[in-house]
Amino acid sequence: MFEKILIANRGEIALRIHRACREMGIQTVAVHSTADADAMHVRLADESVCIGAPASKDSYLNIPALLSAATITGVEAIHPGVGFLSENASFAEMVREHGFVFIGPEPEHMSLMGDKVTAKQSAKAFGLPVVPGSDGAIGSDEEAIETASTIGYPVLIKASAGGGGRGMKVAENEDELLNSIRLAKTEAKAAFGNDEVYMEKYLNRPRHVEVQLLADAHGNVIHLGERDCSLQRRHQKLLEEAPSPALNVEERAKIGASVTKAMAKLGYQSAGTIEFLYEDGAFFFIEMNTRLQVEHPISEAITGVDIVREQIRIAAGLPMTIRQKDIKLQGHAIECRINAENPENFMPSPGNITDYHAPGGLGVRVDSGLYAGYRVPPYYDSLIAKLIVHGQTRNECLMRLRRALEEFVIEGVQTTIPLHQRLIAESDFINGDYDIHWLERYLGLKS
Ligand code: MV4
Repeated sequence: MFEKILIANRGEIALRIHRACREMGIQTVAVHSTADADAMHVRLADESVCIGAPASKDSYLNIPALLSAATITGVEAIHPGVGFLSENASFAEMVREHGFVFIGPEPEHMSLMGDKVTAKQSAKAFGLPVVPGSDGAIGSDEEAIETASTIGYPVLIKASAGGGGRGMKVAENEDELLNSIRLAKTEAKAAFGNDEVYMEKYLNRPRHVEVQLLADAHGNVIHLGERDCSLQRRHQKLLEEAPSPALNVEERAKIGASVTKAMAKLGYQSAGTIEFLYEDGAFFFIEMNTRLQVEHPISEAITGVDIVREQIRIAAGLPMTIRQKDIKLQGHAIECRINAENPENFMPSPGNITDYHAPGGLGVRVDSGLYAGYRVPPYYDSLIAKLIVHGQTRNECLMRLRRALEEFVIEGVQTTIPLHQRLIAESDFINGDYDIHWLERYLGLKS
């Protein structure tokens, strides 16, 4: 096992990784920008290195500074966390070339899944259900018209280099099609420097259901069930739950088995997530995330598996500590993402935390680097805490969540806590009756 790991991230996820390392007897090196010198992950780490100015490009995305920090502290491995460089295949390659282990999958698998066209082709080749659409990138106008009329309108044009919802265009009919393609190509070129686009049947009211998986170098591939991440606004998730209220036991077992089979064929290693759209009882692969995810704790809550520990073991070449037969889904878990934002208009609300008290008790977990006196910097993502609640049933989970949100005190900045309180009192949410557009409809938004 590694003796020392560098955590190339900040905030609650850096803390989460530090905690896994500490429990495994691994020393940690924190890196931080000049704006994060007082952050909790820096305080708790065994060593810390300042890697640059506040702007992410000068610090958390500064590859030479990160590799220098790894070299001078003598770590064996680098954990990229989530966001930042976590899905950057060339960073993973450079980490390797410098003699460190990248705690994540093979760079080749990161590249394969980073391109949404090759990701979809692989998913299909390995037996996962995909959305009907173009076979690869859109070619000529004639081909596009032909494909659209075969799959039927509305269709969705997506950027191969996209993901996370950027650069998508709906075409309702043939009159709109070629213009939608041109618009999507222009946007994709501007945003990603790559104008390749592909076409899919547009699903009207799907849910976003994603399967968590772990795969080691010894041929063990397991899944930890699914998470329902449909409650989102502008592609920012607000609240996630596991299991999905929409699936039954048979559907869960079937999609889980498809995922593990596909990943075994691919030879994937590390933690990963397969994202599906789910509509009218059918799953459709959309993307794969080749990293740890923000919402991983709800899968941990219902399985008892420490995903970060397993991910580190896998990177060290060790077998996972569990097999699929050991995984018994237990109860229900919900994560509320608490952001330093105005809960009405979602404007960032950085500033001084004047008072802080986290909820506790049975079934309550808080992942956060906050403390009274901490200053939330204005330069980064506004996620400041994750409240993860577990109960024996969904109803118990909801009652406990209501109680925990009431207990949570964060003063000095505005937070999304009041929005969560409103949301979990809505009958559609209580009934588990929502899709990917529900939250935006509820908030009265158009986009
Ligand atoms: C779709 C779709 C409807 N039909 N694909 C958005 C992000 C990217 N991961 C895929 N996305 C979508 N793909 C087809 N064929 C609707 C979305 C979508 C969405 C998906 C998941 C979570 C939130 C979403 C919000 C808007 C649109």
